[in-house]
Amino acid sequence: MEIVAADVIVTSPNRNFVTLKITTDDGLTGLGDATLNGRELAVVSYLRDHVVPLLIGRDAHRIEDTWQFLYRSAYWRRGPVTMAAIAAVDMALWDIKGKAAGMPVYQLLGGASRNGLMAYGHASGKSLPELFDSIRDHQEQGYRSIRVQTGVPGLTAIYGIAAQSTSGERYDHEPAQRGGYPTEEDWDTRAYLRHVPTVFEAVRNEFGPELPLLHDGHHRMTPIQAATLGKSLEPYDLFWLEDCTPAENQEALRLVRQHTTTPLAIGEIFNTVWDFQSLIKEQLIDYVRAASTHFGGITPLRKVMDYAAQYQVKSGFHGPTDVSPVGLAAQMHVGLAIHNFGIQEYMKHGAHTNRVFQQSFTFEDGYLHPGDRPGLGVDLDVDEAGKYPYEVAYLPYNRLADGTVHDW
Ligand code: EZ4
Ligand code: CO
Repeated sequence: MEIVAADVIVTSPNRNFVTLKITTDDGLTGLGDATLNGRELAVVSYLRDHVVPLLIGRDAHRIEDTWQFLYRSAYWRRGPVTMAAIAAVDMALWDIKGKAAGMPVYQLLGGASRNGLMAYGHASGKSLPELFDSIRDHQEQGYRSIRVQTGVPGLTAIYGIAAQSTSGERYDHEPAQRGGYPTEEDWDTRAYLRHVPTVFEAVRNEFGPELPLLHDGHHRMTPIQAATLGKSLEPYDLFWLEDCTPAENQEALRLVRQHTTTPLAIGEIFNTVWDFQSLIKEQLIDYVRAASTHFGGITPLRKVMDYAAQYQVKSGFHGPTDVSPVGLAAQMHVGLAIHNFGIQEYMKHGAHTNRVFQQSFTFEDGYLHPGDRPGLGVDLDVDEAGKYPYEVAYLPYNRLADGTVHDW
């Protein structure tokens, strides 16, 4: 089964998405997600200029070989642009293999290890009443696990707090701001560290001990600050504390780990298995936050989870709205098949996005299921996609009170 075409489709229904569509000589097509939020067109060029010409004529069944060929022949390994491009090829080939076999991808990965994937949604509020309403709203939508992000007194913009939706149909607490320059936000870690434990105390008092609660520190703390937060949150029994320190200094996690039993999740900006190697082996984390899209696709996601299984480290794949429905479906198939599934992040895509990408996955009673259509179970309506041209969009950035740039 030869690859005869590979097309890169850029569309911006509710936000930008980059999708690779591979076609074989027997007429099968497969989709892969290559969306890199804020740097989308770099991956488009990487694919169109450097990868697509190498795909034509290759055997579409050889997924592992194609992955290794694209990774090793580039010489310049890793990095988000390269790995998003390889991810798109990998997912599209799994999609094709599933269609050729007449099976959903999770069947090819060993079959279902569970009935569905527990998903968490993003509740947020500037004040406690607003936050409580947001948590209740998520519970009404069926979510059984909730990420809690909150305003901090004295700060105007906080990571994870919904910007006012302009379209009215954008369920998107995502911070991606459209426009030609990153929006500047303010930050004060000491104010944050004082405030957050009071919020979790209030949430536990209101919603009781059972509801799994998560929190994202978004790379903003030093190791000792992260240790302090983990310790002060212990009474509130978090499911996890995510990205408590900037991910590139992995040694920081050793210090954090010595001081707190709050479970730690990290890795949404990691690209390869090697980024997790010592964190898993030294048991410094509890959840792998990789996303299929930024991690080279289904093939390496499966590998890192098999490695993690030896250390009782579980999955918590990154599922923001900047991972397209194709990328989300890809990691749902992995999550259903592996034994060491933990939780799946699930932010609902906007209505326009759902018209461009027709999906077979379901979300019922808090559980996701990728569906049983052959392949990944996602189709792309090219005419619909063509209605939404690319829009320049940058993520925001932070400055401290004295003007210093800080991690966002
Ligand atoms: O800010 O995906 O846990 N989720 C996150 C995300 C990231 C965005 C960046 O593109 O941290 O909301
Ligand atoms: Co995060």
